[in-house]
Amino acid sequence: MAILNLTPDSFSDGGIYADLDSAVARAQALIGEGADILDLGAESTRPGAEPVAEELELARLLPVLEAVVPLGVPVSVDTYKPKVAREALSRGAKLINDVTGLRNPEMSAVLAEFNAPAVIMHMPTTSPKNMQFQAHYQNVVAEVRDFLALQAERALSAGVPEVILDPGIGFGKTLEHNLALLKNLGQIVALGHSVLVGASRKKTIGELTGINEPAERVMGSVAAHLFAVDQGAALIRVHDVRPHWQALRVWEALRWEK
Ligand code: HH2
Repeated sequence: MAILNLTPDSFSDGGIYADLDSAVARAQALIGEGADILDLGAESTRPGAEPVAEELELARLLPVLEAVVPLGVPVSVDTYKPKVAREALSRGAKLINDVTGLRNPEMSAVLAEFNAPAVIMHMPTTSPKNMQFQAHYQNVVAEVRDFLALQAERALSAGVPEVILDPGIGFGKTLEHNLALLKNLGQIVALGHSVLVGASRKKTIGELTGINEPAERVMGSVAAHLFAVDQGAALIRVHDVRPHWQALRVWEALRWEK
């Protein structure tokens, strides 16, 4: 899953694809590099980010969505707002990526109406604005797993056809929490749904390597994602498609049958 941020303030690529032409060119490049899904985001969820109004999110999102749907690769929209999801699904988006884990029941209702799957991501609060203040867990792996299991069950009983579970690397979590979740990803995979991991260019990679510039964290991101795939992740959400594509081709040829 390739990240396409249409925001002025995303943590690693804010402002680069904020106009229609550069966003569409970036989408074409990501597809050329081997992306299977494009994930369009029009509100930054970096720690401390201010929420944006629905109208602004839609104004950033819809022109690009309409231009990239015809490119033929399934388009996901990174939003937690039911109204934004409805507008996106009615214009051809195939998947909604909800970083609040479908906490708003209206979101599940929209997904059920459009028979669209969702990514359910864990974060400890309903907003990225204050999530780092909530990085307290007794047992992070069990708490994240139980949250995802409960939200998956609720979504499926509300008529959402399929869910993809995501531990939410970096969302209200310390380095230790993020490492515990990656090392124990098998516990989330064991819930029986597809699992997505997004560690691309994140602070966790910076903390492990001392590399401050997010765009220079590509190789560390590839290592984290290959590890996640080896634990059973079905999707990885990345900024740098080509290096991941290459690593996955080699990993696939070398892995033993499990
Ligand atoms: N991470 C970010 C945004 N959305 N969605 C899922 N499912 N999983 C993630 O790990 C995830 C996500 C943050 O990364 P990015 O989109 O690069 O930055 P920003 O939120 O600043 O736009």
